[in-house]
Amino acid sequence: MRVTVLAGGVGGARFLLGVKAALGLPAVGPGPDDAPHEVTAVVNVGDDAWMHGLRITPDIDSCLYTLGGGIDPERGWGRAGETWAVRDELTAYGAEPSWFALGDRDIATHLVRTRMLRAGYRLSDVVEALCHRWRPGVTLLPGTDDRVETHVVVDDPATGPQAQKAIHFQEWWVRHRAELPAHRFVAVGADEATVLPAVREAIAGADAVLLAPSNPVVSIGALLEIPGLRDALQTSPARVVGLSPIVAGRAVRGMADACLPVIGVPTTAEGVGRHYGGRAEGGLLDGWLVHTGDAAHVPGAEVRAVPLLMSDVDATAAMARAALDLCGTRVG
Ligand code: FO1
Repeated sequence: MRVTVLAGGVGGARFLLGVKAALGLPAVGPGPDDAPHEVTAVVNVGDDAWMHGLRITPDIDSCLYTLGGGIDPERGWGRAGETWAVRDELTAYGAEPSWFALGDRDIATHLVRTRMLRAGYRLSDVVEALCHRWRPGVTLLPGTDDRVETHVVVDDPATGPQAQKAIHFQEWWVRHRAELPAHRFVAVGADEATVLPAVREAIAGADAVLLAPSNPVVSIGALLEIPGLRDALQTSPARVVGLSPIVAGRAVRGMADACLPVIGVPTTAEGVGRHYGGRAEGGLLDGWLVHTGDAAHVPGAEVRAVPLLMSDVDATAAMARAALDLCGTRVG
């Protein structure tokens, strides 16, 4: 069976562990060469940024490290057993951005990536190269090779009472902890970007397509800003099933609650399901999974309620099985 998953960072990476386990693959690391199932993860690049002259791709790295066994489990980003000598030295120099911490081990990944990009390789080539080391057991694809970055429009009182400015998503998310009132999100570069051809193929050739319970605005939503991706989903021969990241009116993790109001979507499982839309009504979803106890009516999509807390790999695998079931595919 071929399963294609649209994913963001920490939540997406953890969900992929469950998808692999549901398919009988080792959650961490590569499966056997003759495994009957294949997983492709289409990963958000909207969080990507230049910091200290290095290209950082947080969501791709969270997937690489989580599925490759190198993630810091507490933070959910960056490397386990990290040290911070370079960050401390940068701080001593007063080098900005001082609010974004790069660990010593993690920096090696950014150095390899930046060097390859500067040499003319595409981001997808870089990801493939990094996968030789991390062996995540899934095909990891950036949504696009083009630079499409999420920026956030906020007030700029220093310039004038009505003035606004756009800051990079990481500045809003990490520096301001998503607490600075946001007017809107902008996908900078989207108008000149194209979806990665391998992403189109992974969706067109899949037996099941899943939208991970990642942030619907700045993870899945940022992917959907890439021209061609929404169309690939809407024409997918396989059923498309999403999992709600909102449980009992709150984001299970991350700060999705800070993003949904900005785009006028209620912070409810139904609100997010309707935002994606039922495929029979011109939206994306054939099925929508909500947490047990949450009710949702999404016109054009079939809704089912199952436990949706990724408390461990077994619980996450059960979520993935329920999603594959709703796709009409059975693992066996
Ligand atoms: N998140 C933080 O809260 N503070 C940081 O200093 C920080 C550094 C960082 C470095 C590399 C990386 O891959 C991720 C990093 N993150 C950090 C996480 C990241 O900002 C966000 O959580 C994701 O972009 C949202 O998915």
